[in-house]
Amino acid sequence: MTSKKNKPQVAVVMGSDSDMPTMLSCIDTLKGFGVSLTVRIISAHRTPDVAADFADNAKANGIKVVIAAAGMAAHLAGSLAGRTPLPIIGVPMQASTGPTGLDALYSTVQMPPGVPVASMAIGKAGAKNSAIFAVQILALADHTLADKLDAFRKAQADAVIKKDQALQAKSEKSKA
Ligand code: RP5
Repeated sequence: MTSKKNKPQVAVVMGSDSDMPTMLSCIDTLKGFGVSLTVRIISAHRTPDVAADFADNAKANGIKVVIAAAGMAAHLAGSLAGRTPLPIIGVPMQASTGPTGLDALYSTVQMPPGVPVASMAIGKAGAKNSAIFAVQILALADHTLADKLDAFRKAQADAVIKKDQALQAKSEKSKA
């Protein structure tokens, strides 16, 4: 699946279609920033040749950042990182069985020195942050995206301030 007509800048790769519900927040966030993306289901274990081919050609295909989500013994991000110089953002998934995603977190984050993966948090928070982190990387060379990122962060801060103001007003009212 590829969005927009222009070449995808970000590849969102997940180990299974069972990861899709969690990764939708990543995909939606990237789309919200207007980032062109491609979404793939590729497994380091079940389709290792496809994974190798994807990694070997990602840079030549114009991809700038790869987001790799996987659960259980999550080797997808690491195996891609070993085959491409592109920055790889790993998202540990909580699989339907297993120890709450900690298995995937350790598999994703504990890379040997020399082959880094930028690991996010487990699950939905990590999925959303992976998109924002990808946008932060792209924004270094894209002023329009940098402006959108500033606006996003301001809106996020404003929303928290508004909630605090409402809370303070409520507690003032209960004192009166
Ligand atoms: C991983 O194994 C996938 O990323 C998924 O999180 C987990 C379970 O996969 P399925 O059995 O649901 O396909 O490779």
